[in-house]
Amino acid sequence: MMKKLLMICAILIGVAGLASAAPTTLITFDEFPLGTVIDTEYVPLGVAFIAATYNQPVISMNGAMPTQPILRPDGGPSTYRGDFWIQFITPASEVQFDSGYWDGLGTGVINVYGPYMNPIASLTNTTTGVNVTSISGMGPVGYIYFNSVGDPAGADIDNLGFSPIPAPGAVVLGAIGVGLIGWLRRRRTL
Ligand SMILES: [Ca+2]
Ligand SMILES: [Ca+2]
Repeated sequence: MMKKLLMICAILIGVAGLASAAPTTLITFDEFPLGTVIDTEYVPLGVAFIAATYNQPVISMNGAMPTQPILRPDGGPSTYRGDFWIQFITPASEVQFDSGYWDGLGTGVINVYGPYMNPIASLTNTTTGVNVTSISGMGPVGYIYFNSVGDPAGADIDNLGFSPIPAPGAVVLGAIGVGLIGWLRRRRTL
């Protein structure tokens, strides 16, 4: 009975521990053929892409991006100039992605929002070329707005990594496991 209980506790703590791991999902945009218009294709992996001012983004090549294929905006003033939304189906605790190729500094708009569209951060590209955006410790991320219209030849994104925040159920179960061990310790049965 006690052994069984301890095993259950260990499993529950293990589930809770997953919350603090490095980005658990990575999208590289070679999951679908070139030219695929992306909206709900990545929902099973945890993200949707939503048109903003122009069209839905498209999987394309960009010889200036070392890990092409990439996801580029579509329908804007020129091939890589445009905007779109990234929606995290389950809010994410950490988000990381590459964007580029940036010809100018600070020419991009990368706005970060919480699950209820509450603004969290207004970021931009801090380098020319390939810019790495890392978001962590800002609370749950629900949406990101990406806009490359201000860059001379625009920019696209690649290598989108993120960690969905575990459902409250898993966190509660983990907490119950930790509480149970404490209780057993206090009773000196552990
Ligand atoms: Ca890629
Ligand atoms: Ca550019």
